[in-house]
Amino acid sequence: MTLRRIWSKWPNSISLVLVVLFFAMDIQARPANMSANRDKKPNSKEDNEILPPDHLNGVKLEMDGHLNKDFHQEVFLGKDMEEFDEDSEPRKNRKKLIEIFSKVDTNVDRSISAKEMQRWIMEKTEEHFQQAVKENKISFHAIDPDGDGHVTWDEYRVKFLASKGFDEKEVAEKIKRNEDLKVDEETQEVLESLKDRWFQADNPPADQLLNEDEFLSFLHPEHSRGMLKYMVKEIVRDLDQDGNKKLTLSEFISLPMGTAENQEAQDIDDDWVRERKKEFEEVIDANHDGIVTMEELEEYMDPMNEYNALNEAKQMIAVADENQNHTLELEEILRYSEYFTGSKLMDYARNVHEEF
Ligand SMILES: *[C@@H]1O[C@H](CO)[C@@H](O)[C@H](O)[C@H]1NC(C)=O
Ligand SMILES: *[C@@H]1O[C@H](CO)[C@@H](O)[C@H](O)[C@H]1NC(C)=O
Ligand SMILES: [Ca+2]
Ligand SMILES: [Ca+2]
Ligand SMILES: [Ca+2]
Ligand SMILES: [Ca+2]
Repeated sequence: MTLRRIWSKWPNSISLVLVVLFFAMDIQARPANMSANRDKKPNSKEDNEILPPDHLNGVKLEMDGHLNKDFHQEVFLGKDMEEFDEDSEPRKNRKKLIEIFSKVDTNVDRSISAKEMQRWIMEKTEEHFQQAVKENKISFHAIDPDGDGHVTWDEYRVKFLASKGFDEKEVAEKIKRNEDLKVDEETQEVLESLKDRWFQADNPPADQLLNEDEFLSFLHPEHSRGMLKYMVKEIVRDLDQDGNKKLTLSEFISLPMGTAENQEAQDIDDDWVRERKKEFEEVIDANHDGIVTMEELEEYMDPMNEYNALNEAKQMIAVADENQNHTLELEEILRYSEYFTGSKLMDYARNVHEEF
C-alpha cells in the first residue's frame, strides 16, 4: 500500500475537511497517522518539510489524486499568494490587483489578452519553482547537518522517524546494527513508498546518495521530467482498477466517495464528481477518446507546459469576460477579484479610473 492508498481510505468528505484543516495549520505534508496528528499541535515546520508534500503549488493534481482547487489562483498570484487573505483590507487588495493588472498588460493597451495571461502564468509558475528551490535549501540542510552535501537513505530514514516521534539516536543505532525498527504497519508503508521515491530521485549514475538537487526532485517532482513520470505512474497506479495503466472516467471519479452522513457532505461529493468529470473530459483526455493515458496525464501535470498555460489563460479570461471580447479589462478583473485572488473587493464599483 502506498501513501496515497492510505490517504484515499479516508472518505472524501472527511478528507476534504482534513485537507482544509491541515492547510489552515500550514502543514506542508500529510502525516502518516492522521488521527495522531489531529489532536496534537503540528510539529515544527522543519520536521514536516522533509516529507514530500501532497499539494504542489502550480500543479493541477495533488499526489493523492485530488484536483488542485487553488490552481488558477496559484498561477495568477505566484509567490504573492499569502498577501490576499480574506481579512486584508479591500482597498489594499484592490490596489495590489491593479498593480498586477498593469504588469500582466505588457503592451499597455489596458486589456489582458490570452497571450499576455499565458506569459504571466509561466512567470508565476517559475516563481513557485524558485520558492521550492529556496525552501529545499533549508530542508536539505535539516537532513544533512554535517553539510557534506550528500544524504543516504538511512540518514533520511532516521530523520523521518524522528519527526514521527521516534528517538533519533535509538533509531540510528538500530539501523547501524541492522536491527528491527519495530515501526507500526502504517509507518512501514509510508517508509517503503518514500524509499521508492528516494531511489527514483537518485540521478544516474546512482550512488545511493541524494545531493541538494536530487533532494529537490524528491520533494518537488514537478520540475524534473523523470520524477514527473514517476509521480504520474504513482497516481495512475492508485486510481487504475483494472491494471491496464490507463484511466477511464469511472476510474478517475471513483476515488473516495463519501459515506455521506448529511446533505452537506453529499453535496460536496456531488460537486467533487462533477468537477472531476468535467476536468477529465474537457482537459486531461486531450484526444477525447474517453481514456486518459500516462502521456496525457503527464502533459496535464507538467507545470512548464505552455499549451496548458494558454488553455488556463483562456479559461481565466472566459470566467470574467463580461463584455465577451476575449480580453480582460480592469473592471472585469476587479469585479471577479474573488475568483482571481480568493478575496472579495467590496468597493469594486467605486470609480475604477481614479487610480490611473
Ligand atoms: C495513530 O495514532 C493514534 C493516537 O496516537 C493511535 O491510537 C493509533 O494506534 C495510531 N495508529 C497507527 C496505525 O499507528
Ligand atoms: C475589449 O473591450 C474593451 C472595452 O470596451 C476595449 O478597450 C478593448 O480594446 C476590447 N478588446 C478587444 C480585443 O476587442
Ligand atoms: Ca494588453
Ligand atoms: Ca484502467
Ligand atoms: Ca485519451
Ligand atoms: Ca473583456
